[in-house]
Amino acid sequence: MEPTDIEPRPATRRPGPPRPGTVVRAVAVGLCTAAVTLGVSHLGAAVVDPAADPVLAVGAASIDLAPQPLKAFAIRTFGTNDKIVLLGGVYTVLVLAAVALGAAALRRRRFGLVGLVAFTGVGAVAVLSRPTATAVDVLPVLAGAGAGVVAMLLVVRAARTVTSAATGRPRLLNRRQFLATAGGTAVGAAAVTTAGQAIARSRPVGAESRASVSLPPPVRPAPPLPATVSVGVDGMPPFVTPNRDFYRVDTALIVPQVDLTDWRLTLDGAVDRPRTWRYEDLLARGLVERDITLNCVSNEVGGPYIGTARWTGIPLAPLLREAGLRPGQNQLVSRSVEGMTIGTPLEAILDGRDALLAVGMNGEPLPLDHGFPLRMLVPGLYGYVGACKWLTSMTVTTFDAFDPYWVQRGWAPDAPVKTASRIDTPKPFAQRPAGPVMIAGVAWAQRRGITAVEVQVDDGPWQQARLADGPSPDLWRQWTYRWDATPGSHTLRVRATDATGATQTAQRVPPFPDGATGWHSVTVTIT
Ligand SMILES: Nc1nc2c(c(=O)[nH]1)N[C@H]1C(S)=C(S)[C@@H](COP(=O)(O)O)O[C@H]1N2
Ligand SMILES: [Mo]
Repeated sequence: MEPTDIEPRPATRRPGPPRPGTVVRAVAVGLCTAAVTLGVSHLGAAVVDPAADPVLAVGAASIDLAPQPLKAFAIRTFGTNDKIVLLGGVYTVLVLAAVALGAAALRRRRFGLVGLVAFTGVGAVAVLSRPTATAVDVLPVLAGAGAGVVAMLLVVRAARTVTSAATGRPRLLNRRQFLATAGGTAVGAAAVTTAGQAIARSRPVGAESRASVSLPPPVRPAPPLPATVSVGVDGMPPFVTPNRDFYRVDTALIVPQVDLTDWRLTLDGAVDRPRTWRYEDLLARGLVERDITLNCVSNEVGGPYIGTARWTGIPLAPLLREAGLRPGQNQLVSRSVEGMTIGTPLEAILDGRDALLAVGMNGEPLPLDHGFPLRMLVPGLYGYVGACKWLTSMTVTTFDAFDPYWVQRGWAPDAPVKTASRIDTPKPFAQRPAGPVMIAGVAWAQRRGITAVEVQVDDGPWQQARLADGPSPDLWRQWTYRWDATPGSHTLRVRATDATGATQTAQRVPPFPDGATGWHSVTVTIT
């Protein structure tokens, strides 16, 4: 007798030509459908409104809906690349959903149609959930859905199978037709996507508008910064941060593109005389120039989200006073062109500090990333309560009447900058030879100013650092401490004291909800 359990029968070996894998067909149907749907949506959005792109809208909606710990994690882990990582995640989910859609469509066309409605429905809801969305913004997704149906039906039809007489297994009815249809659909999707990108790129409205601007010289220039603001130690950031190195933190997946010819700034709410300005009207009021350090509430102890620039702008307090502020108001709500809302305590704007509507940054019109054509800047407040970019309207109201974007997500309504300090050099885990080592860094307490910085090595006494010049309390201050380093592993700590006499607390708290506290420390190895 033949040992059948050793030599399997031919029928169980599945011989013959390779199977027209169900997975391959599902991938082809799904990806072709999704690519056509998204390509056409993208092209439509390029024509109608870049914010109507469903992929970007889903990304933007995820940012708005993301729970605070996840957002904090993303900013901490990916920093300025957080948006790229987010879009990568959106695309990954998209591909998986598309393959599931393909599998459903192969089973029954009807299932595929239902899947496609769900797929584009998510996009449509996301598009309409954008704060600046209008009804026409849904048209690109609808056009995409229509094109997607056609693509899906074509590829499903081309993927028909028959049962092979030779093997008894299904095989493609027409392999060539399948490849041609799937390939053709993919090429079509690529073509519309490219066309959309070309249209978007041929309309650099923001960049063109910005290039057309020439800012008048400030009527009240800032005095030049003395060289003595810098400690001149290797590894220190420049005192004034170049625009290209200035940190960027915002929720905008695409940088808002403002065409100056239709941009307006309005002031309304509880004022006697609401007003609307064009860009030229504002410039005509005369620009002042101020050196101001701006930082983000999301900055961790020792983190990078801080920078200093020489800003030019229009003083904000007189504009509000001229409009006739009604009594009992305490909040100014800024709105940006892409729908961000930022609430600033009126008191902070009116108390005499240099609250600005900034149009210039380090001698240039405001870069697109930093809010072209105009942003608010309120020294002493974290950016999320005082520095609305791409500003287009300001409303005088109360804190009771309106919760702006970040406050809706649990951040503090008022957020004065906390006194803080950072060791910039040596870097963590640096190795240095024994002998003198220059420890240096920055400290900041905008509005109050820094009066002392101390450094501690391991558990030794706190030692006074040398402060570089600090021409304004609204600026960060550089410091150095010359350390006679001995071999071994050492932990360096820094703490600052502000002009109220308050010294930074050792207590470590995370940025949420009103800014991190704690001492920055760096561990180094001396050889
Ligand atoms: N329109 C808009 N303005 C915004 C934000 C935003 O997300 N959208 N983020 C704010 C935050 S949290 C900070 S810290 C500053 C950062 O300004 P920068 O990107 O120019 O450094 O902008 C503020 N203004
Ligand atoms: Mo921020």
